[in-house]
Amino acid sequence: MAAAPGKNIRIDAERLWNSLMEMAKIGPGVAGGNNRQTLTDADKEGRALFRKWCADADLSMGVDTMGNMFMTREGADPDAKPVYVGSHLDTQPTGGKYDGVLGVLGGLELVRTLNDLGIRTRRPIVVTNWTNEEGTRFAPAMLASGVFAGTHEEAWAYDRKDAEGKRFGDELKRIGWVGDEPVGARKDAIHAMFELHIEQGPILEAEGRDIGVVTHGQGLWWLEVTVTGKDSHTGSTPMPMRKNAGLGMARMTELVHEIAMKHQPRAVGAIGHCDVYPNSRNVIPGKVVFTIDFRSPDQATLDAMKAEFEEKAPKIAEDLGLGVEIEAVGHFDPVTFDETCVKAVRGAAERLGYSHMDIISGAGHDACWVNKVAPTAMIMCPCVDGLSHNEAEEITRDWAKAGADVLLHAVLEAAEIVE
Ligand code: HGY
Ligand code: MN
Ligand code: MN
Repeated sequence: MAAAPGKNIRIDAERLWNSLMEMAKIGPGVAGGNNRQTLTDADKEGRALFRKWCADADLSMGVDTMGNMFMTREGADPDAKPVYVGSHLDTQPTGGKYDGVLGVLGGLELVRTLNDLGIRTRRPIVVTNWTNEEGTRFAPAMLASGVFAGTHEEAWAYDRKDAEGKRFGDELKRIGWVGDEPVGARKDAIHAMFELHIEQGPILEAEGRDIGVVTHGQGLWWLEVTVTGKDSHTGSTPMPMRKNAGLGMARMTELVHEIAMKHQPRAVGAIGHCDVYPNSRNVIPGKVVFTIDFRSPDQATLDAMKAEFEEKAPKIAEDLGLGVEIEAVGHFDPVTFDETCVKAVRGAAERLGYSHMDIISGAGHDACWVNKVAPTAMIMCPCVDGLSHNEAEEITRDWAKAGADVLLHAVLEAAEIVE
């Protein structure tokens, strides 16, 4: 029986690792990770390096009006819908070297390997860098892939502001990455998309598996809460007279935790962002703005958590003489990935002899939005102690290799080798 075409090819693990380490030099953090936030000069530098590497690999570049980068390797059949791979190069302010980057550079390594071996595929292959996946500088997360998939309007995205009041659209223009392609113009011409990503959780490492076959993704609500009280002196204002927005936030933080704990084991809730005004040691906060991050793989649970907070938070505020406003600034429903693509991932892991297990993604990814417009699946590799969104994020070379090998073979199945 003829071996499956390309059965024995593998990526060049050393080259992939060196590329990861090279990219990690751009926008370094202070503790070994990265701070390459979207639309900063560091992001601009990272994009330029990725563009150079893609030019060296004979890929042609397309950029859309959200700055999404599409790097194409021609196929034997130029009219065939391409197979997309990729992820994001932007990082958290205290991010790791692999979150997103492994998916982009794993896609580039796939192309480099096919170039080395002179392998042609019937379908073109497109390696993508999605703008602002993290949503940390400009909320929400997966902003540009969300506009691409038709979830968000571009004008709304352009008006998103960072903590200094800078607009997304102005910053994209400032770094020179407003492309000429209308965003979303490609969305009806995608045969399949595969995103390689680190798990960002502890399951694969704990189970001793090299590969996560991602069947589903958690849904998410980001609720931005503004609690208003009255600035006053921390020393001379009697306790009964205080309108302490900070106390309101503290009680609402406890409520978020209680709500998530009520829906275990498949729900999470936390507050990762908070701004205290005037943020002075001897002033009772007159205003606090914070963002709640609720997630669950189950739609009813996700919506119940949001509803319970919206019902109980006003009572907390009222008891303390405070005002409260709640605005949803980020949302996507739980995701079920495409069965054929998931099968291609599982089959590739099996053929290659990598241990694997089905898994639900705890984190959100660009693939969650692309899944709305094209058959999509994800491949995950473990990360050490399940740690991510932390500069100490770490993976092994073997995990990076396994993930990129499975990406290569899943994509070859979809893109079809031309003998
Ligand atoms: O928030 C997320 O899940 C992703 O890491 N941006
Ligand atoms: Mn990511
Ligand atoms: Mn991330």
